[in-house]
Amino acid sequence: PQPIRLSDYRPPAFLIDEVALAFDLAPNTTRVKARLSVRRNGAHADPLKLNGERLKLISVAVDGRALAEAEREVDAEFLTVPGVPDAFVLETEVEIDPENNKALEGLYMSGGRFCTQCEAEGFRKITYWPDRPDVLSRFTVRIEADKAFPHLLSNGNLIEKGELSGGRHYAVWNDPFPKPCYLFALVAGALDVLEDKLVTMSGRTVDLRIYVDPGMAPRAAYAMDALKRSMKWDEEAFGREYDLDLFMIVAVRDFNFGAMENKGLNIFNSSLLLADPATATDMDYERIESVVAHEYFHNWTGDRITCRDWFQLCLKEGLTVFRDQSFSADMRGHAVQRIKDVKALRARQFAEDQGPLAHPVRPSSYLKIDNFYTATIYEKGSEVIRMLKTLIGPEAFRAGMDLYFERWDGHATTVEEFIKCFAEASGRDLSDFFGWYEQAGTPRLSLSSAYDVARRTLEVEIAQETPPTPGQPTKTALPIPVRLGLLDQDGRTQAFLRDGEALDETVVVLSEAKTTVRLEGVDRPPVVSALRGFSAPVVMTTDAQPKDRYVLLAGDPDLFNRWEAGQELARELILARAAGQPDEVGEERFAEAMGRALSDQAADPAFKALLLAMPSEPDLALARQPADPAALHEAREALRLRLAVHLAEDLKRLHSGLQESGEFSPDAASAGRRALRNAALELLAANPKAETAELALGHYRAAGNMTDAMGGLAALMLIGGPEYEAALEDFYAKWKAEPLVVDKWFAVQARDPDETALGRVMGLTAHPAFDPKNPNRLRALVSTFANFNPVRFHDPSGAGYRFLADQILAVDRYNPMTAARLVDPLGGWRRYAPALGQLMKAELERILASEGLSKNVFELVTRALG
Ligand code: HT7
Ligand code: ZN
Repeated sequence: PQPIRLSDYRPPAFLIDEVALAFDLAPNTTRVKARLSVRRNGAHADPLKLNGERLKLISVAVDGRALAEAEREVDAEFLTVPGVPDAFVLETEVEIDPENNKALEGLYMSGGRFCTQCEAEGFRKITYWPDRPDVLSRFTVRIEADKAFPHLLSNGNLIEKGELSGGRHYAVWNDPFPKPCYLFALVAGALDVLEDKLVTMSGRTVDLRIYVDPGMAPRAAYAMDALKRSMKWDEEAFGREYDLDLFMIVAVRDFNFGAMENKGLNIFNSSLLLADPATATDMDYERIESVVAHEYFHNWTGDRITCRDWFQLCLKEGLTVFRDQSFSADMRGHAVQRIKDVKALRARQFAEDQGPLAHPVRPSSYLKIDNFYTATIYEKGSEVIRMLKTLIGPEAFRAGMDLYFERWDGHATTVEEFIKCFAEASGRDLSDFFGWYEQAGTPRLSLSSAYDVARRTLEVEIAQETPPTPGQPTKTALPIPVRLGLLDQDGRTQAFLRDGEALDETVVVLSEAKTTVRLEGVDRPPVVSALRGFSAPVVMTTDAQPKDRYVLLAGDPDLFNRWEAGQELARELILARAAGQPDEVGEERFAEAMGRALSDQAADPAFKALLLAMPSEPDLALARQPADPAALHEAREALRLRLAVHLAEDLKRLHSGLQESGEFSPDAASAGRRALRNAALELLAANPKAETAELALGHYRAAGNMTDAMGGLAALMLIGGPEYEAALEDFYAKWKAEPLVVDKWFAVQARDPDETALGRVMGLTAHPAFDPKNPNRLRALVSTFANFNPVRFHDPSGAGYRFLADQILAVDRYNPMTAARLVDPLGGWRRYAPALGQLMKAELERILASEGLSKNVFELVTRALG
């Protein structure tokens, strides 16, 4: 297959101003009639070429005249009509089979309902169309179906509905905002609805409706609340008001992704929408809040202003992640949110950047755009915007956003044009900044400092270097903002002078390979707190000694760096042990410091919960290569055991002291207390004594909500034994009718580090509740195992790799997009000890040699091997 390149971009040959679609819905034989008002774009004589896949063509007409077969060409990918006029009406009719569409792209059925997923290139599976984001059209959609499908929904406003003979009915929707076809949506079926209203900043009343499976409406209450808070927040933080009179969300169970921002009709994976205390954890609530916000924020950053081509994906995704992270920080606390966001960035994006799938935030070529919905586009894309804000300041940033909305509303645009708005608003030359979009890889910073007691000066030198990535052997220096402050040896903030200005904190902007700053008026020997708030997506090493880290852990006013100091200390101790050089004295000292941090009454419980969690095994595997997952697992468990023993009394006190009474509330403070209590239990579970098993079982049994039930079950899983087996059985019996909870049951077993886990996971693929056609269920078992159970996935026999490859091949037959998302854990094969790496590589080669591979899997496996 030929790659698509950014440099080959050409404007569309034809534009479509208006379209009328008519759907006659039937599970196996849906008819789609399309009436397109087409106009030639520019002076050329090209034929009209429309995308179309898996469509049975019934008829084509130009300006009312049906075309004979010889007058148009149809193949598996295109409908081509030569010699068309400059402006004309094209009418097509096609037939599709939604029920047998298991790829979940285009129009498909989930739970007996019709629904759509068109981003990125699914609309071509619905009708013939120039399926690219820079063709913006006004859609009118007529839906006709049997009344067994009571709700007939599409984008925009309902303009007509009525009854038809033969037990059928119809609805007509009109969306006044021109949009690309990837934002088209249709839903039809039996649904319950939760309704509410919101008055916008200009005083308009908007109807809000969330459609869910019958009986589930009460579980949409939290999503509704999150939606209303998001709408208000966007008005306050960005001056953005909602623009239609109706905003709808529909939850579906079978969905390849998290959610989709179709104009006025968001479609959500039900796992990211439905919640009540009995079935959803605090983490679910948190994700629902952020994804509801994310999809809503797309209304401006994505829908009103969209991408010119798919290479500009970060223009809407990175920016919208930045917006949802800012929202979550305002809702839940800035430091805790930042730590969680950085953990996710490191786990997913840093790993991607260190492997064969590394790519720039704005890639320059692809085979299947579906493969580029990556952590780099999303999470690093957000980090880039955050740095932009740091570099130009919050006022200029807001002015740049305002200019962007004003200039590009109603258009499809590019990252260059976006950055131009900030250059103009700030009066700054941002041409170097563009490197962040074009250069892949995570910059490595090394910081060293020299204190001159006599002069009371501190010289800080920071060097940057970005390792090569596939296709980019040499790298240039990037503008990197490093926020830093100073403490003294007693952990008090030290003020200093920079260029004569007295400061507690400053931002050093690296623009060259090496940058030096001199800070004056530094009265006492300093401890440098650098990269505060994780001011840039880099890996930084410093000349700090462990004693400096203890100072930061005890009292850095920047909570991100306080947490980071604890993680760095833990990481070094674990890596030393994994390398066969345990530092027992250091481990004891660390345990004591953690004890002090835990007893800090002023600290937020959610923050303490994060402090207690040791660096994850995948995170450790990135820190030293080639990685030996078994040694890392053992070393990490050894440190956890030391903490569990050393802090046993504190942890038990925390566990009993934080026990909840009263009604469950999903608010951040209550969730933080539950998180700390469950983190204490998880740490205690590192010491698998009978007493701990009893405590965990008691915790599980007494749980009044899913957060605590899962906390207890996860602790029992770490301890193992009959209590765990009994709890697993009890859990399934209780929840077998709740698909989202059954997903959790599969996932907890997939995370089990016990030697028996791989056999158990393989056995679970034969469980009656395992349905690989449902992406949530598949991911709960297979993806959780491959991504979050390194010690068992990297079984020296290679059986874990073989299991994953078998699953990829099986799923690829019907759902290539989801199959391709499973490839990633094999992609890091070069980072592992050669005996493991070769086995991983062999599985990639086996996949590649298989017949009938999809483009999606082919592309990722080829790049992974490359
Ligand atoms: N913009 C949406 C992306 C998405 C998607 C992409 C490929 C295949 C299926 C998909 N479903 C949704 C979601 C978002 O980032 O907001
Ligand atoms: Zn998005």
